[in-house]
Amino acid sequence: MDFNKLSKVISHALRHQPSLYDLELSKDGWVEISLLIKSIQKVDSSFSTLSVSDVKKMISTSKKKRHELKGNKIRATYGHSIQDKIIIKPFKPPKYLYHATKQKSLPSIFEKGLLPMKRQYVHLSENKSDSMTVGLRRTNEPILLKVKSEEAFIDGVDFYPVENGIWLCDKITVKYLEII
Ligand code: HQG
Repeated sequence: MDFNKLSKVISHALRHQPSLYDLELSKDGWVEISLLIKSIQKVDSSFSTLSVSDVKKMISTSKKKRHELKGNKIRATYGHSIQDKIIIKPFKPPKYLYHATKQKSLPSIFEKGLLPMKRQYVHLSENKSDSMTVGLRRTNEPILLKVKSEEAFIDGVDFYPVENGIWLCDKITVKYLEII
């Protein structure tokens, strides 16, 4: 089983285009694993032998916790772009969170704030190096931004924890951003 390909097709179904797979997600993004498997098999015949244990193994061996399981259900932990926003419970964040981006994006970020762009939420990390890894997808020299998350939280901004030190939020205004 090609776990990399499996992870990508599951992310596509659960983050971006559930309707293509005839899937309906719950308000917080869950779907039954057996339904997901059936629908993936309809779209891509290379997954004809796909089983629940393949899906579980892909998730448990993946370094990046893109998907999570609860009973017989599965959901994407972050990265959604579907229209209806996935509901996640907000929580008090650490004092600072981090986001790495391209130099070219800075003028726009320092004019409009940190925005979700094509996704539902802005993606932040507890850890500077995790954040740099995200930034390195787009540029060899990412710029690291420190987000004054505790201050923003006190001012009423919601932060949503997901797996692995990742936090999501709706928008970070310039007031809470600092280049480091
Ligand atoms: C930038 C991948 C201009 C922002 C990664 C980023 C992560 C602005 C890009 C996860 C802006 C959005 C998320 C503004 C934000 N003007 N540019 N006002 N506000 N931006 O991919 O954080 O492999 O949606 O800096 O590894 O890069 O898919 O977010 O560069 O974990 O699991 O707009 O996606 O994970 O890009 O990455 P993204 P991200 P997976």
